[in-house]
Amino acid sequence: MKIDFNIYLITDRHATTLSLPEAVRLALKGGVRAVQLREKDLPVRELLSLARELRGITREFGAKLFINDRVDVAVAVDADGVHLGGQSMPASAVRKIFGRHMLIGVSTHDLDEAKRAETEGADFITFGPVFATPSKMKFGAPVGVESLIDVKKQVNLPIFGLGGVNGGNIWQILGAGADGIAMISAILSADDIQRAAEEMNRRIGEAANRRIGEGE
Ligand code: 3NM
Repeated sequence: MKIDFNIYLITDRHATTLSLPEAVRLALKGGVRAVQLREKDLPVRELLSLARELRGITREFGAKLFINDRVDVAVAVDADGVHLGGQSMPASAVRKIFGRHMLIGVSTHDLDEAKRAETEGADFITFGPVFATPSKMKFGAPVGVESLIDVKKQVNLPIFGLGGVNGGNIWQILGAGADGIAMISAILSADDIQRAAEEMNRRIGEAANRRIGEGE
């Protein structure tokens, strides 16, 4: 599978007291292998320079870098891909620019959006918010684990459960069939970012072993 990560760290530089590059470095030290730069309020030159810096750091760790929405910035910094939201270009149009060389992630919030992402050629999707998140106002009411199960049955793409994910509810998300988890605050707002990432990794490993044990 092209998607070789199961923790997808999404950035919000306001969620950490450290500088974003410092915070991301700690998460990578803790085992995170995919980062989405999502700083929607930054002017493009600042975004570009932050993207370049994160490209350097992610490379050091052999980790993937995705840029939210900005296909141009993703190409300019040689990112691994882009992550598209509802207001972004459709995945099918981005594919014409990227060809098969770069990956396309798409944010989805219900079954129809997930199916559309598949039809349009996404490589993976996030689905959420699964649980209540502090940023609930922006992302809507929680969709719940049941709808994640439903999407997993009907859409043949790697799925990352997103929204309110923390160490205590990873089991539910992976138990619903998700391929991984995506989050901001459970890692970036932790007092010890590296340890939080290590802990997520450990729990995901345990959940995967349990699934293998159950004969999946
Ligand atoms: N997108 P936290 S929920 C960026 O449902 C984002 O599409 C969502 O933050 C969606 O991990 C979300 O701190 C915020 O709950 C996730």
